[in-house]
Amino acid sequence: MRVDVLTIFPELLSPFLAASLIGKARERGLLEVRVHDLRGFTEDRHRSVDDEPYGGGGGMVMMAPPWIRAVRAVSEGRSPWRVLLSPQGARLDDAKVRELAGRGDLVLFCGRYEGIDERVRETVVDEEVSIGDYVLSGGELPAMVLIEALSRQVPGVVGFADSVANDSFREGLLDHPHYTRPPVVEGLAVPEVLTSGDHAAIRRWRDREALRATLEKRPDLLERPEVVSRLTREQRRLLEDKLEDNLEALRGVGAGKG
Ligand code: 4GX
Repeated sequence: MRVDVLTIFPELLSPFLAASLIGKARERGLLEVRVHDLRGFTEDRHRSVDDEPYGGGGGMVMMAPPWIRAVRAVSEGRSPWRVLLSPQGARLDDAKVRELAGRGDLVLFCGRYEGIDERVRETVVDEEVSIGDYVLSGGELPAMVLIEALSRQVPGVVGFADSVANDSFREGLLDHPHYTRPPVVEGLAVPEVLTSGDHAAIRRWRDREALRATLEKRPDLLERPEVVSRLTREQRRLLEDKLEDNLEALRGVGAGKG
């Protein structure tokens, strides 16, 4: 997997990319991330990357030429998929992360200020991606979020223990609760089944708790057919029981309004 990042703040990304799983993946050659200072692609004495907006109004807009020169320079000899991080993009989710990971070669554009000259998007951007509906000051944090999520899809980056934990979200459900020592915290004991040594019972408990967490916190996930289709027989039974309870409660309250 190769990722080139274009930014005026390369120093924001460097320590992040050197640490932890990503740092190790880069050392091992599983992940090649290069960060490029956009100012290196300016041609004026002041290395300008922004200017006043045509039409007036507040703030500054990033000029097109440095972006266009930068993307041409970093793409030479290849055809990477070019992604602009912006609140106008399609929301990043697990499916989008897998899709982008499958591309294998990406250029990430990290904008600042009010935005980037529209002609950059029109000429050298393949896709806009947003990490959520809130406004940040630049695309660097979104790029780091994306790189971290992408790196986990690269075979060999995540160890066995982590990949199993990740499996839960792969099935589209939230993870089950986790416990470690000490056995009692603030008067709360560990669920007995987890210390029973009965691995089949532990698996059933975790499946049940994953379903319970999803029903409580993210019931919308259970509206997806691909999620329901991957439930275990036991999870389906629990879900059906729950739906029957809801139906009974509905009938119990009488005819309703109107
Ligand atoms: N998810 N921002 C980008 C500047 C900008 C604006 C428009 C290009 C076009 C954000 C987000 C986000 C703030 C990053 C504005 N660049 N990016 N920046 N939320 O809020 O991705």
